[in-house]
Amino acid sequence: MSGYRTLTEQEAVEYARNIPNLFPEDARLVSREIGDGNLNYVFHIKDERPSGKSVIFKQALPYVRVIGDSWPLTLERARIESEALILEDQLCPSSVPKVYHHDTELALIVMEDLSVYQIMRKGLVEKKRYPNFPKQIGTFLARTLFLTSDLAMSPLEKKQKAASFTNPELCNITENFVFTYPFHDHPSNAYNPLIANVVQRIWNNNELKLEIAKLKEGFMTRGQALLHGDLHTGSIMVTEEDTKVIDPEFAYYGPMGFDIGAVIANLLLNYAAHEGHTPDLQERESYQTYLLETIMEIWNVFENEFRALWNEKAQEPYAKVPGYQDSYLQNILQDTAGYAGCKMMRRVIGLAHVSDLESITDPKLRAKGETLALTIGQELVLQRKTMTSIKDIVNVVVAATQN
Ligand code: SR1
Ligand code: MG
Repeated sequence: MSGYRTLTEQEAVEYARNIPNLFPEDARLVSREIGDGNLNYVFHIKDERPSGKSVIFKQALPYVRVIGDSWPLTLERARIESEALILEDQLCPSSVPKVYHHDTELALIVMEDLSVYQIMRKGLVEKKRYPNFPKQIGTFLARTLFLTSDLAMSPLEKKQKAASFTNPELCNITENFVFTYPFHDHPSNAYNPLIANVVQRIWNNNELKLEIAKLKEGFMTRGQALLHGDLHTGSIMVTEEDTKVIDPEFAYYGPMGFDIGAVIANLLLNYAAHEGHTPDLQERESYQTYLLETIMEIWNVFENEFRALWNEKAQEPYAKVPGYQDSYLQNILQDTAGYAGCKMMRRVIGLAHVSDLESITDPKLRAKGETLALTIGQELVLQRKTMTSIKDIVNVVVAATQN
């Protein structure tokens, strides 16, 4: 990391001018730091002339941005993110921003500007609907997960891929902040005091903690496929027609259900948040129904695409053994439910919350949404092993809402 330095807005402009063919020589470049995530700097660099183009610079800092330099964090994550974006674009074309340039020394990725897209989480709080999203994200999940797994790759090639995506420091964040700290009385937790009794019951629930321990073990030991690793609705950008997946810096080889569970968890956190955001019952139920239908469609697209890829491309000698495909998909479904449950609970109890719930200003109303999220989360974890279809996940949500 000898040549590493954090860029200023002006230095980012100068750097952009020196990337061959990125901007015309007479471009009038302006730069603005727009990062609002937990970890990195993000610069928007634009040629101010009419019809001038724009790009995004994402620079990893050698520490966690929201905490400061007391928490160092590897710059290697920029290499992982850049390589994951390039690979995802090959496996599922146009599903991610194009990478124009990567500088290992500066931990910098220069990529397509998606300013016409909106962060999906914001759109969901505004009760927007995205009719193409299930098809697009279900396809992304099926293609990236199947095509990087042992089902599709030779064992040697897959293990080389897994080695190049070894991402211990970012995995450690997930192990701590998703699976461990929220389920213990840890100083990093930050929850609404009005739900203290619900949180205490979770900490005292050994049956639940046993299941979370098993899910954490799966996250740490089961390298099924290359995951995005942090696929919440803040890592998804949307227009009414299109979907792009961003920010795969947590990419590593792990259990497929972790990525699918992340998408479902975040749709369900939004579902729970509308208990506070949308007082009109009919309007609330209509949007919540839309979210549940979206979840079912995502799974159905994922399953159909995954089965089609399996039937067409599987290299694994056991792929045609009767029952193997069904059993593989049932395991993914059960993992999906379990990981979704963990991810819902960590966003209510742990350090990193979601704006879906945080933007409910009345703490009592927020507590209603948070309690529903915690109830759904617990039931998904506890009931996952009996689940055989996506309808079972939806039934858990409906039952929790009615209670
Ligand atoms: C301390 S970082 C907390 C969270 O931010 C990222 O988006 C990941 O979800 C991580 O767990
Ligand atoms: Mg991120």
